[in-house]
Amino acid sequence: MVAAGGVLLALGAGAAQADPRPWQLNMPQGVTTWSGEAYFLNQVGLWVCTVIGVLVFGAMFIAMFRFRKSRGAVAEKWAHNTTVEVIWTTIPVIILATLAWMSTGGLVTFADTTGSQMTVKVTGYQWKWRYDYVDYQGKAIQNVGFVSKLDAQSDKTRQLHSGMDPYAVQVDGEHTYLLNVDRQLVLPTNTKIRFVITAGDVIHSWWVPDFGWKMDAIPGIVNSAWANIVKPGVYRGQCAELCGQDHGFMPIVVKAVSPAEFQTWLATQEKAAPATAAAPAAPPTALAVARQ
Ligand SMILES: [Cu+2]
Repeated sequence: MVAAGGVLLALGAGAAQADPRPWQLNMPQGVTTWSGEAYFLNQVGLWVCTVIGVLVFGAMFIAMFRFRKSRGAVAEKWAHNTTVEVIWTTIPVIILATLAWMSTGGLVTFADTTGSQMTVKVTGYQWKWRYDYVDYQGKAIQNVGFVSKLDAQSDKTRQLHSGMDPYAVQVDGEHTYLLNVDRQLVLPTNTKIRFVITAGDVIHSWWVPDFGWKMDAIPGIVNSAWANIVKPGVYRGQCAELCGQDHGFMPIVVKAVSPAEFQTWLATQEKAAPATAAAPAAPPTALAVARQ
């Protein structure tokens, strides 16, 4: 399954334009080693539904048009057929069991955070995200963490909604109206990254579609997920759990860079750590993260 998903992912990787594209109808194929799995499972489910839909509606329309009273059709009198009952019970059971078996396989690989090379703690607040770099390549990271919130320019556009053209807010030719943050979450590619996700006030949900998953951020509970990004780039997301007035204004921006570039970035951050540590720390409700 993973292999098949990987093939689909590889086929989609050649696309020149990033998701979402104009008139994109399907879900994104994503940029992580796992996201192809979610895409593949979705395709399987979609095609099973499509085939069943065509067969059922096809049979229904044939019955309605070919065997109508005005064409001389006479109703059969029988009311029960055990063979038919057995067939239309067995086939759906086989289909559902197969789908359940496949999606359980997908969930098992999704939940398996063992062997991760890095841990990032994500904390949701009304209405911003805090990122703490916990460890990298088996080494604990001290005091590298920051709050990431809606970029001032993006926010200004919202406040000046009367006059400003939202599409004028662009970075590298990309429309970033209400999608930019002041500090991006920098992550290395080709690294199994474990995310431990929680919240400091109400329930949020950390969602970057290109990763192929979203995870609830719940106060008092630490959820975990993982991603291994295969392609450098900027990936955008949103809070995906209605969390109050500014729920729609707490975007997520992930910048994936090569491991070498990440090392350099991390070293700079660690050097600046004392200043970071002096900044307002996470509220006392934030949980200490138990390292694996
Ligand atoms: Cu939220």
